[in-house]
Amino acid sequence: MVSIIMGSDSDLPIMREAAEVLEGMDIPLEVTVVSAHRTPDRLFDYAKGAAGRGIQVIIAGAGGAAHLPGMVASLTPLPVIGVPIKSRNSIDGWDSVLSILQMPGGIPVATVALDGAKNAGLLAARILGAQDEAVRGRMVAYQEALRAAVETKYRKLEK
Ligand code: RP5
Repeated sequence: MVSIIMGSDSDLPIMREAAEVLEGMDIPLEVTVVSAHRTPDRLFDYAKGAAGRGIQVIIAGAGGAAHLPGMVASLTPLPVIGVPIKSRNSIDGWDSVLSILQMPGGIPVATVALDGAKNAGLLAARILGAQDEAVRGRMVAYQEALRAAVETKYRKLEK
């Protein structure tokens, strides 16, 4: 199962894209709000308990001084994918990008692009697909559909 968390419900319009990708691939998921700054005790409980609850990959989105993905990664052995979110009062999103990307050695967070929740969902599916043949097959089909869509477009252009 994949767990999608975010610092605030204001992140949901972006983070929903990760959920949609996973739903499209029949991958079980949960979605909730955990704030590193506003609910620190909840953050500790969530991150410490995730592996024991059967979670395999965590996707964590946050904006501003975005400590959520890094703090979660420090508290769990699971892979954590960080989604920097361009929130209302951000410095063009650079605050989110740099605070999620620039992790100290030893505590990795796989950081996707600004507002890149779709790719976070796809990366989670690929991580699961390394062990799960059915999920890997759905990823192959997804990539094939992408290729076919582009081919259709350039064939039309070339006419
Ligand atoms: C972060 O602060 C959240 O991840 C969100 O991106 C940002 C703003 O939160 P709200 O003030 O909209 O709740 O913790």
